[in-house]
Amino acid sequence: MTLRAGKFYFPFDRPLIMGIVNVTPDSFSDGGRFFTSESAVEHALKLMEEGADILDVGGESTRPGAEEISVEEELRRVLPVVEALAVRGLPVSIDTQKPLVIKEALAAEACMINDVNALQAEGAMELAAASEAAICFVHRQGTAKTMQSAPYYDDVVAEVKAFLLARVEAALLAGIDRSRFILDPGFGFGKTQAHNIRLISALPALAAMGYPILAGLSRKRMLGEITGRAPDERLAASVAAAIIAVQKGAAIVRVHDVAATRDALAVIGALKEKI
Ligand code: HH2
Repeated sequence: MTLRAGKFYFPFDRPLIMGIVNVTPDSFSDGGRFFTSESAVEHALKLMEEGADILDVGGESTRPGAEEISVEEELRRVLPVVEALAVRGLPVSIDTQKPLVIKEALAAEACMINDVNALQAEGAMELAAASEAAICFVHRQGTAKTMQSAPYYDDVVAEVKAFLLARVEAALLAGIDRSRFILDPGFGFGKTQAHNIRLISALPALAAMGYPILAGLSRKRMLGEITGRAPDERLAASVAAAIIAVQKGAAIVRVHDVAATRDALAVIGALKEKI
């Protein structure tokens, strides 16, 4: 399996690390730390040095209860960062739900669209189809404002799978090649602790759908519930979660702490055939 992402090809001979670049004042774990374009670019370059394969640039927090921002404000935050990184030839993913942000980021040579709304906004699928970017389809129940109020599923795994398959079908109908798809169960996006755990245990079944699976567990609340620690104290918990996700079949992990995750995955990669 090889992922096509614009001019980049990722063969999946090892798990990929997506480094998180939040150009936001209010992200749940690092809000405000990289809010200027300069600090965001500097942080992104550091993540590349630490071993990131893809840089995921986002300008709007998706944490439960977050306020939506205008498209102008989101563009003001992310576009200079996407431009500065892409011009250096780096693989940049745009983390957005807004078609206009997708459009401008693609024009600035972002090679991946990471959409927690799974290209359901009007015009989003067409924009993706007109590009060669990879697409990460994320499952979410509700919106950022409502999703954690009372998540409910009859069968969380079956419902997440059905949703992701429907998005794949829609993308295929739009003429997008399957080599550009990534699927993500959306940990914490309208899910209780039990739902998240159920989805981790179902990662092999999700991977069996035949597309690379992205797992975003880094510093998330479910790790806080287990460890009792604040978001910026969840490094060890996040590395443990990334390892479990990879061992269960995730092909990409989306993380804040690239260096530690890279080392942990390198040890697993070096030892797994030998022990
Ligand atoms: N999680 C977050 C944001 N984007 N994208 C994908 N594909 N999968 C995820 O699990 C995911 C995501 C939330 O994390 P973070 O960016 O750290 O926080 P915030 O949304 O508060 O900026």
